[in-house]
Amino acid sequence: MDLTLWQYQFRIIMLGDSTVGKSSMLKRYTEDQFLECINQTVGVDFYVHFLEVEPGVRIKLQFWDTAGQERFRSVTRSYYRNSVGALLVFDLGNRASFERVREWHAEVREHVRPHAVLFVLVGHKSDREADGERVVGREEAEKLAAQLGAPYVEASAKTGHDIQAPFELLTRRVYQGLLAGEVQLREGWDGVKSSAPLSQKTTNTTTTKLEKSEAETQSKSCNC
Ligand SMILES: Nc1nc2c(ncn2[C@@H]2O[C@H](COP(=O)(O)OP(=O)(O)O)[C@@H](O)[C@H]2O)c(=O)[nH]1
Ligand SMILES: [Mg+2]
Repeated sequence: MDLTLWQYQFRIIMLGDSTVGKSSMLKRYTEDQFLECINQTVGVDFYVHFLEVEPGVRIKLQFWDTAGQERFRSVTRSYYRNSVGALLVFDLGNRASFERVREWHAEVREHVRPHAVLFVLVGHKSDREADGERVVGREEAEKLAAQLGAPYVEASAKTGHDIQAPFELLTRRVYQGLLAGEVQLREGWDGVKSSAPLSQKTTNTTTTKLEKSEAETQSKSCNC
């Protein structure tokens, strides 16, 4: 099987205050590695991972990570607007990072209007609980997530505990949105791309609508 084959590409961004562990989450998920002293400014800010959301449907996940810009609140508009999903991360041992979640959420929504980005809220560094360093409770985090209309998960890049959950949850949400027509392929937008063969015929109206957009997208751009 050709591992580079994929039906859809989703572009996903990492959001949240500096040092909450965004880069570490990506490194653990895509390379199964954890570095105590991960370099904050130099390094890859682009990761790729493949996920099969249902038999025969392979998604290419393209992750974008800030290289420290979040520290200066200088994340650019295009970083937000070309994404279909976002992992909104805070540190369970850092209350200020939790209190900033609403601002991150509002900032993204403002930049991508009139379109929407799908979110998953992540309470990160769950391993800190064992050291008595947890300062944000599960209940209050779940309450905030519900207010933002996002699922909530806790994970740790350090131990690897539940690290796949937020990524997979978000991918499935986007895929469901695509099937339901809530997420649509748009010309000049990199949030979702498709590589499905144009000859594929179906009687399902949602898929037919997607195929039409795919035909438009494919005639203008290359997906490789
Ligand atoms: N205890 C603990 N520390 C972590 C975890 N993930 C990252 N860190 C540490 O938190 C610091 C910041 O991580 P980094 O990934 O650079 O955060 P970013 O600025 O959000 O990208 C580093 O010292 C990491 O080693 C985790 O799951 N648990
Ligand atoms: Mg980082």
